[in-house]
Amino acid sequence: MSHTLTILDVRDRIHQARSVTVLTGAGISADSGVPTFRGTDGLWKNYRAEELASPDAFARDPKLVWEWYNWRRELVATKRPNAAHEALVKLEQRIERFWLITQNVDGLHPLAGSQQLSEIHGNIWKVRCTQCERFWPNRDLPLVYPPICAHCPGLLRPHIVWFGESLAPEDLTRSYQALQDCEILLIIGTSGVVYPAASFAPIAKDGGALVVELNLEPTPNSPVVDLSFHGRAKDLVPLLLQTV
Ligand code: BV8
Ligand code: ZN
Repeated sequence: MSHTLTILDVRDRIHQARSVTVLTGAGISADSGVPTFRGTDGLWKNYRAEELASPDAFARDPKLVWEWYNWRRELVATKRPNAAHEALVKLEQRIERFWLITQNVDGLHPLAGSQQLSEIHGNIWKVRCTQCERFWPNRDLPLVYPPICAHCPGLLRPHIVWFGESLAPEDLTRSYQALQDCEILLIIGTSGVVYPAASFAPIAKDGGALVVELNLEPTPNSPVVDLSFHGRAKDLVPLLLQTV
């Protein structure tokens, strides 16, 4: 008889843990009104993002790619962090070694106050020069095209990791460290199809962590994790992290 832990058992385990790592995806922002990528409200369905979120698309038609990002910036600008984002900020403050790895580019985790954080796919509120590589925050709505660098004649691009582009080495290093060090890995609101984040569950599991998935539905991570709880992040995350 396998003794499956209840969500309250996991809550207690988190209470006693000294090292917790969290991986989030678009599902945690869905309850803030930010469309996910692959759900029925699929952000990409309307814009076929695999054709737009790539260096080739930007080289071919930078104006179109900036139109897509301006549309998303306008949309995200009106959204606020939800109870799940806020619960993670509180968790960060009470766990000795805590790290949050997010695939989200919407900036809602830093806006909620998360600090021990890697935004491994970048941030929609940052721009980067295609020539001198400098990057900085930019919240222009819209960002007027063509956006030119303040330091050189280079064209600016979103400071976001596109398909076919490597993640920042320091983000990968910090993520692998957090995955190998943690006693518990929580995976919240990701479909588990995009690499390298899709390989994070087995890495933590090999490191001996208890791996727990919180998602609306099963994902390719589900067979790998120890426990899956199905529901909305805004309901499950505060329940899991509530201090008794
Ligand atoms: C890399 C930026 C090395 C864009 C993103 C073949 C050819 C070329 C490459 C590859 C290939 N095969 C594999 C690869 C690698 C590729 C990849 O993984 N492709 C996949 C699609 C097969 N990865 C890369 O290219 C990465 N780089 O590997 O470098 C390299 C170098 C050169 C060549 C090859 C490899 C770069 C990946 C980063 C791509 N950029 N975003 C932008 O956003 O503008 S990825 C994009 O998907 C978003 O960032 C998003 O974060 C990410 C993952 O999506 P999710 O967050 O999981 O969102 P999704 O909608 O999918 O799922 C939401 C989930 O939440 C669902 O399960 C749903 O049920 C649940 N949910 C919904 N509502 C709720 C909820 N859960 C709880 N509560 C709710 N309310
Ligand atoms: Zn420049």
